[in-house]
Amino acid sequence: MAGQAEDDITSVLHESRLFKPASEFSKQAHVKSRAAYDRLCRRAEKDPEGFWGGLAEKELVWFKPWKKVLDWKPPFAKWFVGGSTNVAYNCLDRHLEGPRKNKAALIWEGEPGDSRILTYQDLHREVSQFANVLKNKGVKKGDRVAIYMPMIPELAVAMLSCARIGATHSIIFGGFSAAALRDRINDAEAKLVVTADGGHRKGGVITLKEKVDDALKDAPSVETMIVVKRTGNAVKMKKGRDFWWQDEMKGASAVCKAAALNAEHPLFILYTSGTTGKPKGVVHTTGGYLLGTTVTSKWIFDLKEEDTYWCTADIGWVTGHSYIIYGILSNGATSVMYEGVPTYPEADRLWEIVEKYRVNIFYTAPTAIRALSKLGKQWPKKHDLSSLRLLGTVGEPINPEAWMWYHTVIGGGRCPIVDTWWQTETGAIMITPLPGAIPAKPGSATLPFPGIAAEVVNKNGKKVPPNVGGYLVIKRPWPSMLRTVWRNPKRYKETYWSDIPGVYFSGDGARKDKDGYFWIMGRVDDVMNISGHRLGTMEVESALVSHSTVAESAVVGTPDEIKGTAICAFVTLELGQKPSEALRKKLKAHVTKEIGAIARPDQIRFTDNLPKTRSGKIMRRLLRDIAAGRESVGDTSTLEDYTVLAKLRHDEES
Ligand code: 7RM
Repeated sequence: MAGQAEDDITSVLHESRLFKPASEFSKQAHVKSRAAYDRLCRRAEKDPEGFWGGLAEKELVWFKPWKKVLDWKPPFAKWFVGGSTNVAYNCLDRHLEGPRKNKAALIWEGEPGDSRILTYQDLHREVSQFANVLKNKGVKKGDRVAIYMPMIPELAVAMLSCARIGATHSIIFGGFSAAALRDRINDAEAKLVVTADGGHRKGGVITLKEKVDDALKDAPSVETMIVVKRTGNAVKMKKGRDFWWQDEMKGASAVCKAAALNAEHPLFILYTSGTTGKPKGVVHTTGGYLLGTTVTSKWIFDLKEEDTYWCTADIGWVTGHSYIIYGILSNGATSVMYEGVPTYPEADRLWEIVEKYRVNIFYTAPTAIRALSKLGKQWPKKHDLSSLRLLGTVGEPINPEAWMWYHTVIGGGRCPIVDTWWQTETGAIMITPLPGAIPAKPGSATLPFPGIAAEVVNKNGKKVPPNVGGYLVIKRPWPSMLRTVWRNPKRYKETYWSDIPGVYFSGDGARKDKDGYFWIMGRVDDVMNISGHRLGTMEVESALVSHSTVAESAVVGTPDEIKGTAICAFVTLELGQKPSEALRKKLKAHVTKEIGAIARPDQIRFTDNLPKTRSGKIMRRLLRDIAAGRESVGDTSTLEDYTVLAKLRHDEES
């Protein structure tokens, strides 16, 4: 935990508006009232294992019952010990017995305007076939499969196929560079990679296969690559290693029994940024993750049989894993999936899709809401959005202005908004209103999900009084929690369970108001939240210093109206190198190549020196102030060289 941030935890927001759900909404909701919510919380509090065990029995199909709900040897948890099940079975097979057989599981919209609807039966068939393709290529239970794909139905098929045979998937967001892809493939030692020739984005084509080719120059574990033909652009296929998806599927049998997997079998690894340069492989397992995503999907999105649900996230992020695929399909609901950007061909693409499929539940990120609201309400006004009954947000705090726009312009004033706080590590939503039960306050994620022991504490783990800022922690294990960091239990323990005694530390600051509502105040460590995506300052720094001209760099986040946070990099050059506009451009391109476009610095400031303490630690707090154009109000007494600050203020990128 960065000690420097501690004194910054004071809260400034004072939002007092309260939005109660309409009584017609509450009446039909899964959880209908505050009293019902309180009952669930009390039940979970009194007997957490009974609470989760009861839900696991009711909401999931098990092949073999568990012997023990929780085995907790802090900080290592095992849930549903001795139980066996299969995530793909719960997401597909169990829906084939009744009328859901021919219901749409996925409604897919391609960016160019093509579309595909896969019923539960269709998806089951394709998943079974691709599971056989994986088997034919030698993939066995426990092997890792890397997935680097655009948002096309085959991505959903690939992940569910892994789940079906017990291969552990590692999905790498298609915006990551070849170098980032290579590092993740190597860390997980993936045996097979699934990709596509390309994907459609902003009217153009993004290349993927070429990046995998690049990554595989230095990824010895990979034996096979499967390539979906999506865009038809030319790619080179390496004989004996690369195979077309479409060719492999032709001959594949559609019969593949879902493997009976231990509840703790690793379902997936998902890499996420931390405070060091090396991303962490967050490990999620089978039973607990499935329970967490299933129950939260049902109660928070209030899923009903006839709903059409749409989450706009990319499946490369945890939101897509949990709330486009696993939690939603496990409930037998209809999930919309869109390939492209919100503004192609025009600024109303999302609203056009809502109208086209009569979307009822819509889940997106504050950064998208802010960007789309800036374009004006004429775009949503062109469309009939009256099908919407519930809205959600995720990824970062939503500012009350954006909340109000979402509520009135998109939701027509009638839809509850669920502001959902959670993390890659938590697997499922942790703090959120239940839409029929909990009145919303714009900007607050409101209250913990029943069974989630969230609290705001000081660094000794002591609860702080109302409206005092502190650290957001979870005091008890929960079913969908990460189990470890891939092949690094030490890092798991140190990162999440060491800073504050006895509890899981999220890395976020927060306060609770007098009504017990949580207000998330952002990261207290060196992690930035760029458009709702986590990026470590160290990752960007490592990329910068890997360029031959750079001696040292310090990266900070600075407030940005649309992205939430923009990236500002302070760079000290090697002796003899001269700052220039051309070099700025080169360095930005270099970061894009090393990590991907999301990490591209918005600003690069050249400086001869960075502000450091006498022990040599970079004082990021000061750099944050400078980047944001603020006077530093904090303590500068540990600064080694005062003149550095004055110089830094002068070198601003024009
Ligand atoms: C789902 C996801 C996690 C970090 C988390 C927070 C921030 C997420 C909210 C939020 C305020 C929210 N996973 N965050 N949701 N902050 N209100 N509703 O985003 O691993 O990529 O990021 O995102 O800082 O720690 S993530």
